[in-house]
Amino acid sequence: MNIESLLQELGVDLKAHRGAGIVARSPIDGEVLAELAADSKASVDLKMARAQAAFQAWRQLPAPRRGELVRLFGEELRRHKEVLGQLVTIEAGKIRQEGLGEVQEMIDICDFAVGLSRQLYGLTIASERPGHRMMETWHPLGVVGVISAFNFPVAVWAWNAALAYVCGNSVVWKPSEKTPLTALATAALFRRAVARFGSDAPDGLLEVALGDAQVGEALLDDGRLALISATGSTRMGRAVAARAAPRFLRTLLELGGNNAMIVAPSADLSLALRAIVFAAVGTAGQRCTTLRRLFVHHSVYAQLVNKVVAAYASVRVGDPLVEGNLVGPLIDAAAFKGMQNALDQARDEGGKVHGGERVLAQMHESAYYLRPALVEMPAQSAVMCHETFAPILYVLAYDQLEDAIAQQNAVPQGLASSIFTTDLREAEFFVSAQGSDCGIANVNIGPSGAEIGGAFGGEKETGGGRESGSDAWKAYMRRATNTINYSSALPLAQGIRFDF
Ligand code: UN1
Repeated sequence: MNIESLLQELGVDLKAHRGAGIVARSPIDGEVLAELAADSKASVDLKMARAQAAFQAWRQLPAPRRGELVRLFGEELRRHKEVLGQLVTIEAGKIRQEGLGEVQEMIDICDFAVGLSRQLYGLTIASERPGHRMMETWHPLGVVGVISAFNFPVAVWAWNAALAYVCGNSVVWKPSEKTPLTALATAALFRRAVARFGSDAPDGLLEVALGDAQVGEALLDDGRLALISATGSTRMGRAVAARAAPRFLRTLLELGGNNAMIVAPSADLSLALRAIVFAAVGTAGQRCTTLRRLFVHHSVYAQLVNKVVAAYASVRVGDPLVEGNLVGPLIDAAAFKGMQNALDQARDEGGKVHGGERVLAQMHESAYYLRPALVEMPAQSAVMCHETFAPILYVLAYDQLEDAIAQQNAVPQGLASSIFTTDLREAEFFVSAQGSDCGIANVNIGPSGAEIGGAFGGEKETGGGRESGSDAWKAYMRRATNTINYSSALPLAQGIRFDF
C-alpha cells in the first residue's frame, strides 16, 4: 500500500500539510515519504490560543463524560490498529509486531484512562479543629504540551494525552521531526472520535505543532502552557528543564536510560536468553528501556554469552515490514555513525566486539541495517556510561551480587533494570532499598516492554517523571487542599490565640 492511500485510510489529508521545513523519510529505504510545512512562532501562538480556549470549556465537563471521548478514541484505534501500526513501521522502522504493539499500548492506556475518569479521588483528612473538615480536590491543570520521540512516535504521546483528557486538559503535541506522519494520523483518528462525541467537545483539544527544537521553545515560552511532558535524550531534557525553570513551569521528563540486567548463578538461562535478545535488539536497540549492560555471574558467563553470540549471529535483520525479520533499520545515518563511534571507543577501552557490522548496504544505500553488537568488556569503562541509541549490548562478568548491583547503579541514568535469579534472597535484595536505584526493577523478565498499568519513568538523569499507570495522573491535575469550618467558632490551628 502506498503512503498516500495509507494516510487517506487514517483520515489524513496530506495536501493540507504539504510545505517546507519537515522531510518525513522512511528508515526502511531512506526514501522521502512527504515534505510537510513546519510550524512558525506565529502558528504555535494560534494553536496555543485554541488549546487554551478548549481547556476552559473542557474542564467544565464531568470527568466521566470526558472519559467517553477517550473511549471513542480507543475505538478508533482498535478499528485502525493494522493501518496505524503499519504506518509506525514505515515511519519509525520498527518491525510489524512492534508497530502493532505500539498501537495496542495506545488502546491499553485509553482503557485505563476511561476507568480513571471515574476515579480521580482526593482524600478527606482529619482536622485538628472541632467542627472542621479537610479535603483535597483535584482540578484540571491547563494546556499540556507533549514533546515525543521518534522511537515510540505515538504510544508515549497517548500515555500523556489519554490521562490529560480525562483530567480535563487540552494538549499541544510536538512530535519528533523524524515521525510527523504518525502524529498527523493519530490526530486524524482523534478528530473522528471528537466528531462522534458530540458538540460539547470544543475545537482545539488536540493541536499538533510540527518542527524542530524552535517549535519546542515556542511552546515552552508560552505562558499559557501549564505542563511540559518531554520524552527524549538527556540533552534535550536539560534544555527543556532550564527553559521551564524561570517561570516554574511544571515538567514531566522521561529521558535517557542505560538499562542493565544481572544474570545470577541460579538463573533460568533459557528464559534469560530470550529476555536478553528481545530487550537488547528489539526496536533495533532504540527503546529508552533497551538492555544496554549485562552483568553475568562468572560461573555461567561462558555458557550464556556463547548462546547470546549465536542468537545475535542468526537473528534476522531486514525490512521490518517482512514477517520474520526481527531487527529493522536504525532511524538514520546519524544513529549509524553514533553506533560506529561507540564501538570504536569500546574497542579502544578493551572491548571484544561481536557483530555490529552494516548489512544490506548494496540494497539500501540510504538505509542503515546492522547486525546487533555484543561487546565483552573487561570493566565498566566510559563508553558504558553513555546511552548510545543503537543495538549495542556490553557484557561483563561479576563475582559478588553486591558488586554487580553497585556497577549497575554507577551510571548517570536510572530508568530500567532487571535480575534473573531463582534465589528468593537475591531477588528481594535487588528490589529492596539497597538494590536497584532505577524507576523500573524487574525479576525474571527483561528491562523493556513495560505494561501501561505501572508508573513508567526513572531516576537521576532519566528525569524523575512518571507517566502512564498507577497515580501518574496526578501530574496532569492541580491539587487544592480545602479546610471547611462548619462550626460557629474560629479556632486557629497549632492552638494559636489571636484575640482582639
Ligand atoms: C520508550 O522507549 O520511550 O517499556 C518507551 C517499554 C515500552 C515503552 C518504551 N512499553 O519498552
